[in-house]
Amino acid sequence: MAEPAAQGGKRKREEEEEEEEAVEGAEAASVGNGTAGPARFPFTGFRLQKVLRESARDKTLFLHGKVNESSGDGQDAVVILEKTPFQVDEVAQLLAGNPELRLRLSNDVYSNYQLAPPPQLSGVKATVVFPATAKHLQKYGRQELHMVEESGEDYTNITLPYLEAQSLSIQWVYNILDKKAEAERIIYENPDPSDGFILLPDLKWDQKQLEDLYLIAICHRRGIKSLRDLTAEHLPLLRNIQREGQEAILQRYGVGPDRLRVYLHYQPSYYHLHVHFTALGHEAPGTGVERAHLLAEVIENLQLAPRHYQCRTLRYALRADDPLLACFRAAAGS
Ligand code: M7G
Repeated sequence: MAEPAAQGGKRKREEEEEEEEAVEGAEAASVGNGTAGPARFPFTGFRLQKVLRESARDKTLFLHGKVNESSGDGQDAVVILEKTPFQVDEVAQLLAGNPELRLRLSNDVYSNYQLAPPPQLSGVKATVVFPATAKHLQKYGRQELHMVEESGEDYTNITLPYLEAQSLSIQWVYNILDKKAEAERIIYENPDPSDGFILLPDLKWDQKQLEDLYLIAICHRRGIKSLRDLTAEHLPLLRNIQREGQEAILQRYGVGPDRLRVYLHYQPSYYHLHVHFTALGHEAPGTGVERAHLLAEVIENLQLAPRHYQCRTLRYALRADDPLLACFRAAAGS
């Protein structure tokens, strides 16, 4: 089991800083548990190839760059930059002091300033995928979406052969299960090889505030690719994830089950069964009805029909440039 749970939402600043540095290290290294010291990107140079996605509203930028060009042809990297959410305590302190300001506009009771925040308030989260494959570049690019209907037969004849030939590597999952990476970030573990799992913060969550809480439960058992593989045989595992995952999050963060969204993605990006736990108020990517399947409903469906997910037609959206979409179209035309 992981270390005993600490009650309450906000932890001490020092602990958070240590954790943040460790997280940065873990994200940068291909295998490892992070370091407390300053880190470096796992490459040198960065020549911008393409802006894969940007959002002024979300304050995010997804960049594809060529790196390591000084030592050969160079390699591909994806860097995702995201302005981190405000920390209320620190902002209040800043406003109470004498912050560096430039007046932009003043009219009656209204005024507008450019504020230069101190480093601890101007953090940018940088997530790196290196070396990035063509599949990563495709995953992070913005594309028009198209709905597909996948019957049980379509899964066997079209989707499964495609996945077996070219899905993203799940080495990072095995590193977590084998405690070769992110071991210090584990919130809870049920070590049972068949019905156990590891619960830890998702790559997308910086753990600084509960508003965007995001954890994933990764099952120990290997070979369950996705929702499609689930049968009544997996009910004990799924019930453990639901019950113990919610309990661990309540203990650690003080967030109750009625404030959590607990779900699986179909299609997922990574084909080793995992469950997403997000704060209900957080509009996490992938919570739309065409992708998210509530774990409680998955459990109920399997109780009612043990082979529900082998038989059912599942509908989901694929990007216009997803080769799987081309496979579906080719099959429809043949
Ligand atoms: P998914 O449903 O397979 O695909 O979820 P998605 O990424 O399109 O949502 C995989 C989840 O694992 C996502 O929420 C990722 O942010 C998260 N994730 C991905 N990687 C590579 C890591 C990692 O290395 N560590 C952790 N902790 N989470 C990851």
